[in-house]
Amino acid sequence: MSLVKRCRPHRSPGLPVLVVGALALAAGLAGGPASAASQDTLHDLASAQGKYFGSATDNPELPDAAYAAKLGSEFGQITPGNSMKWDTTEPTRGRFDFAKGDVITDFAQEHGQTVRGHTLVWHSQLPGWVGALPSTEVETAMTDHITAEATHYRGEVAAWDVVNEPFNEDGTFRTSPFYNAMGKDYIAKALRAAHAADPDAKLYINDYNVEGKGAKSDAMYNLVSDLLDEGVPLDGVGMQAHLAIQYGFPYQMQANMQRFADLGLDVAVTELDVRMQLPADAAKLATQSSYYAQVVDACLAVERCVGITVWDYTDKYSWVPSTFPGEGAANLYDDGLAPKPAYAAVRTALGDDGDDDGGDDGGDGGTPGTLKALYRANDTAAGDNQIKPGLQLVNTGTAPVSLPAVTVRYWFSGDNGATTYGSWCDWSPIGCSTITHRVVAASSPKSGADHYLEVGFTGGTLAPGAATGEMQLRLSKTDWSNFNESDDYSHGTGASYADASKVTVYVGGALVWGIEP
Ligand code: 9MR
Repeated sequence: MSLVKRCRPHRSPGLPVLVVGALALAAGLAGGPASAASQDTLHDLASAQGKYFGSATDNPELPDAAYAAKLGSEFGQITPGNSMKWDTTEPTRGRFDFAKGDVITDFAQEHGQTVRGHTLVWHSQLPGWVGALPSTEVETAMTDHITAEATHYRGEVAAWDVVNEPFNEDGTFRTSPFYNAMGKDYIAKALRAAHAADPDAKLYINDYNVEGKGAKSDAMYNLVSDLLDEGVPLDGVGMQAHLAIQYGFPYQMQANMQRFADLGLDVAVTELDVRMQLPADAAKLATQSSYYAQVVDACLAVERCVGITVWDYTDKYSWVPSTFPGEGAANLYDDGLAPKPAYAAVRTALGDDGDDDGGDDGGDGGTPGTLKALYRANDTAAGDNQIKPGLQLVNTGTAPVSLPAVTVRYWFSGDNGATTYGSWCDWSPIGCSTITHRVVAASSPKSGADHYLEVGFTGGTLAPGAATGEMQLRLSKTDWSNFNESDDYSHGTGASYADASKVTVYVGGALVWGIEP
């Protein structure tokens, strides 16, 4: 029904474009959040959007007081990295040891956190005695293990990764003592046993390389569809999301999540990290930031994506360097527990506005003198069905600014008609492919400003004194009904670029330019 009317981009060759070439780490951003004292935590920000934000942890890390303090304060959910696995909890048949897992559930209870139990049935970290069993005994051993562990943690674990990593990369079932003994039926049997032991826990199948569409996620989709058809107790799919910048971002992650959600399942990002080949540099960290932000964006866009867990929050305790020699720097915080650019990018993606109230409601002061916004109306028809802001950013500070940490808001009112929007970038000298844009409903709607067009960046650095050059942006309602732009907060009529105090700019979620409505 809606005809997408594309505007012809109009270039402005006379405008100075000093931009972006070499990427350099913006010193002021590597240190993370702009306001330290009482800012929202990642979990506060996620909670404001109906999600949790968690981290894996492991027992040997907890005596590190600085680490434990941040683990207990910044995250609302924790997953034991190792201490609920079979080799720890039942190293000898029938002799259970939940001491290490109990340390994790105690920590969570002391800090008001939920726990994802990880994991009941997995081919790895499996004690030797399981593999040595005659195949006729494997089912009983599996059921006994699940029953004992899920019963022990009943009421303390909100969700279980009941079955972990059942697939090969090509979508065939991975062989394991369980598959060898029972075929794929081991999965349904495991889920039924877990449900019997803890009927309130959410039960998941968890795997890696199922974040995007492909053979492996198709296999997962077919499996969970069949299980649901058979009435097997299954609540969700865990997407581990061990990403690597050298392999690209998962193909159609949001749509992939949505197809599982459309089956009536929850989706969780269970083990997120984004590794790179070492040494890290500013360009790689910027790409990493955009990967983290894209995962957050995908989860926020899918209602049944319940939350995100990072596979530990600091490079100090990452599993990556020992598994992938020469790779690392995969986490949100560095070895010294300082937040990296990805931390700011995640905050921004979660809707941080620098206030301490769980997200975006506008209203804080900001720090002038870092970036400024210029605006011109690329549109002389203030009553038609499209809004066409031309925007530019200029770095007015003395330090380079990492663009993935930056967002810009053009505030407008939707007027009557559809409440859903499309947005476009028609042209920019920095390339529309590096510019992200979406329309967001303001959480504190004001007259003339019940929505804003949010502009962000997937990469690049703005050197001191440099400008992005113009970004020709456009938005419309999905029903193509008309706007009355003349009362829009950010709207102006100037045909030349000029400083625009009613276009607001944020770095790491903190307001640095403009006045919010
Ligand atoms: O983080 C875990 C690491 O400490 C262990 O050495 C490793 C052994 O396999 O398991 C790591 O966690 C894995 C998780 O349980 C399942 N998905 C992949 C994770 C990283 O290997």
